[in-house]
Amino acid sequence: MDSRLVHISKEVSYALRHAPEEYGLALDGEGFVPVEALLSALNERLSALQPILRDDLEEIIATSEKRRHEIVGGRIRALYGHSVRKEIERVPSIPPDVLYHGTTRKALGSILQDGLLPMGRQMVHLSTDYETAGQVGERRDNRPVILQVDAATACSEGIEFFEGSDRVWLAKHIPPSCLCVYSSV
Ligand code: HQG
Repeated sequence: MDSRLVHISKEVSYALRHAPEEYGLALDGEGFVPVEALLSALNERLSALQPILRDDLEEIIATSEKRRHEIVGGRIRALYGHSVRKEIERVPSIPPDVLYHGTTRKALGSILQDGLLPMGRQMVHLSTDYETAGQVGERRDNRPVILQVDAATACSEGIEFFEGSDRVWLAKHIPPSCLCVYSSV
């Protein structure tokens, strides 16, 4: 994906996850906004770039290494990552038995004590595979810690899980009893 599309993708994530009001947008219950409204807001804000079209958004979704956004009919939303105050409506579903979470060496102590908490976002973000969790952790620590999450047990204890994307699952909290260190350097 070229640098123009990477830039647009980051702006779309920021608008739809964190600050729709800065763009004059309001998320509906499931986090959608009209594609046309997003395009107008982006084009107003990023006027230095060539006009952003629906085709650009579709290309970002089709070619990103992670599925971050989706377009359904005339609406677009971020699939995960939200920090907006209003909780995105989601339907719980059964996760894979095992999930992973990449984090920093610094956070490990409090995570093993309090469990995984959403911190600045609405949900804790979990990865379906070890490699993805490693990439998530590497955003903040060049030698990240990978936790294995016993999602089957968490689920049986009543914790709800939500499918974010093909590689991301979400939950409100993962207790320490369902976590173990899978690898750390
Ligand atoms: C940590 C990106 C102390 C947690 C990524 C993480 C992901 C605790 C940080 C998605 C804690 C929160 C989300 C506790 C959790 N004590 N620290 N009890 N519980 N933490 O960014 O999972 O590329 O909100 O380990 O790839 O890093 O933008 O979450 O280090 O999929 O699409 O608190 O965002 O996606 O950080 O990342 P974040 P995350 P995109």
